[in-house]
Amino acid sequence: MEKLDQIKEEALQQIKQAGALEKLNDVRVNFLGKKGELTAVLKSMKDVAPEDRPKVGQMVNQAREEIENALENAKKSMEREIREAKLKAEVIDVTLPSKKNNVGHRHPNFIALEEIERIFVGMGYEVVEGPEIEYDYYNFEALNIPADHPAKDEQDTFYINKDILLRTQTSSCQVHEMEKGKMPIRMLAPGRVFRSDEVDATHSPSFHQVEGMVIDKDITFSDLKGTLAEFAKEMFGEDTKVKFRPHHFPFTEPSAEMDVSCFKCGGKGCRFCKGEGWIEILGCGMVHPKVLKMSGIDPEKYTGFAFGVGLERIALLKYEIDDMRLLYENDTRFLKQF
Ligand code: 2U9
Repeated sequence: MEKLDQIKEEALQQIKQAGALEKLNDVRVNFLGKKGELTAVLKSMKDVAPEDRPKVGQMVNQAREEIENALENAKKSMEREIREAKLKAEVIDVTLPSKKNNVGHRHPNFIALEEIERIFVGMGYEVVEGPEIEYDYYNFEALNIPADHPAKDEQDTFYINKDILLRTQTSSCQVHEMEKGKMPIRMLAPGRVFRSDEVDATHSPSFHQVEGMVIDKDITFSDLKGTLAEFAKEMFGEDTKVKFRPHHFPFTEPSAEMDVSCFKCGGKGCRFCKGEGWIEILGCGMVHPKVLKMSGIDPEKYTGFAFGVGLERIALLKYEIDDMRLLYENDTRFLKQF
């Protein structure tokens, strides 16, 4: 009995001093394992007088139970301590400033395009896109631009081969639409175009156009004027006036250029409009009967108008930017301002 008490006290003492989960396991093996001290006592039961065996057996079981309980409690409290230490170490400082999440935004060109699209979609136009690589036919021939026209010069157009080129205008989209033969047409064709130009404050070998076209029965120049005057008001302000000057394009007849009254000075003349009071905005005209005919539309039955604007030109004017190159450099210090 004394030996049993000694073993038990020793075990409890070791459990108290264990300090780590692995040590507790050592204690379990040393006392309760196959070759453990308490197991040895059980094995030596044959030396105990038969009448004492039940009592001794009971005592051994009791000691075993006490050691197991002590081991279990020690294990639980150690695990709790480990968990608490971990929670303390992983504490989150909610007062720390968060990481800055830089979100991009729309490019000034795109802001201007969305505004133009919003205005024309509101008037029932459909936005149509087409390929940037085109056949010479769709870019020039179908638009009544003759073979000896200066725009067809290799110095002005990027040719891929004799028949294929990088489009110089988005007009080919209108030709594709006319060829479908579904009338009426009320469309807007925005997109990238290419011209073999040197880069400067107002030129780039790649820029963007927005062209528009309406074809229906009884479309007249009055429809063109009313539509573009409304566009100018929505784009540059309710008081904007428009002025049409005669011009020439091979694909429209008659043709014109449209000016808007300066939205900075209201038309009096200022530095922005170079003292003119007017700012040139776009080209336009009645679709040439030859152009209609070439795409299978009867010019006796249908008439239409078309217009074209340089998107960069609108963005530069609207946001008072004095150099087109700023739109392509992608310097965030510049882009952030819009
Ligand atoms: C078809 C018939 C007619 C599109 C038009 C203009 C006038 C025009 C320029 C503006 C500045 C191009 O970006 S820019 O250099 N465009 O002045 N464009 S009428 O006329 C068409 C198009 C397609 C079938």
